Amino acid sequence: MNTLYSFRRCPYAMRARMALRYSGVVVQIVEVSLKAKPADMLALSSKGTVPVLSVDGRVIDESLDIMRWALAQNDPQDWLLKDDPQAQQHSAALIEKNDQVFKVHLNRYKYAERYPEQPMAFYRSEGEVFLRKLDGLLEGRDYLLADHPSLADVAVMPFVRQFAHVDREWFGQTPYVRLQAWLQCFIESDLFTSIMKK
Ligand SMILES: N[C@@H](CCC(=O)N[C@@H](CS)C(=O)NCC(=O)O)C(=O)O
Repeated sequence: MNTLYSFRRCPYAMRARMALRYSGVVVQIVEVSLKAKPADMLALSSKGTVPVLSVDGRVIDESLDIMRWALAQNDPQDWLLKDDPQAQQHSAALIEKNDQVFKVHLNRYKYAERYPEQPMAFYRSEGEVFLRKLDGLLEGRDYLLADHPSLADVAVMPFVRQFAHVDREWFGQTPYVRLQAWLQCFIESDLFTSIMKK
């Protein structure tokens, strides 16, 4: 049996669950307590982060690798943008920005009390640079890199959602109306609601 060790509210685990669900690969999902990680998960991957996928005798313990593995099995809507190398490069760069830069700003904004050097609004404005970039990409189309969802949309969406949810009122009054619609569409999608069921 293929097993995904997951944590419901973890954005990395969310993107892995979405890609697996979309690909139709059947996995048993084990909800992990981050405070008491199961020994069998740690035996597979000593890093101690979720998600971890154990599949066909292989262990994949990076969410993006899990997404890529799932899409290699089945990618009915071409999330990989396989005939567009330029878009693929753009996708990789966006995900890298999300994971290496935006995620840092998100953490500082969300947990501003732990970073008293600057006010919360400072960290928020740092994160806003990425929101503005995404909003710009949505000009004239519904998704970031194509007229259908791709790896980049799904990989960054859980992080944008967290950022938006820190202060929904603030997010709702920003000029990023295309990004607001994009996020809402994902949040209401069957794909997202199905991976968030308790
Ligand atoms: N680069 C990893 C990051 C995963 C990650 O940091 N997950 C967090 C939860 S959102 C975690 O497991 N942290 C370990 C802990 O809190 O003990 C990936 O993409 O899978």
